[in-house]
Amino acid sequence: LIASMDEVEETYIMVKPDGVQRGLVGEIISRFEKKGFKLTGLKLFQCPKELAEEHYKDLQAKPFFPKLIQYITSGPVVCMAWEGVGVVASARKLIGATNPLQAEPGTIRGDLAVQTGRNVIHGSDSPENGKREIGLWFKEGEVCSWAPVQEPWLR
Ligand code: FUP
Repeated sequence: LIASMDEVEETYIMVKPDGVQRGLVGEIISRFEKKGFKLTGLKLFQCPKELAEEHYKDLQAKPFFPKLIQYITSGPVVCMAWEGVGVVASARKLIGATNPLQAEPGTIRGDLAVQTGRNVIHGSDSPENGKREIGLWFKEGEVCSWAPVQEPWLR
């Protein structure tokens, strides 16, 4: 087994402005819940330009960078933190390839998107970036790890 297969990790997942405006937030959250991961942070947020630039700083030199920043800041995003065993790599599988036309059917991008520049969702690419991005997008106290309690919620 590789390390990520038995370690509890955290990842930063974000529904991008197109996903919010197309009404895909519930569908996307549902896929992560049904898979069995734990939601530990959630908010709707209008991202300032500086934060978008910091988040995507590794892509600063790319020709598409200005358009990417414009896209991410064009409307509110839904910021999420998810926790679970192997959640970083598994979330990337659930999300699918960067280019939605190359993303497999059954993945979020494969099922719900067409263009790379409008690919509805972001997911951290490593456990290190998961921590880094959760730290960037959430304030202290906005993320909470939790354990289920033995309560008869329904009866
Ligand atoms: P991903 O990890 O799948 O989100 O992909 P990258 O980190 O490589 O790219 C981040 C975002 O940049 C993509 F989601 C969309 C945008 N992008 C482009 O607009 N054009 C490209 O050629 C590559 C990425």
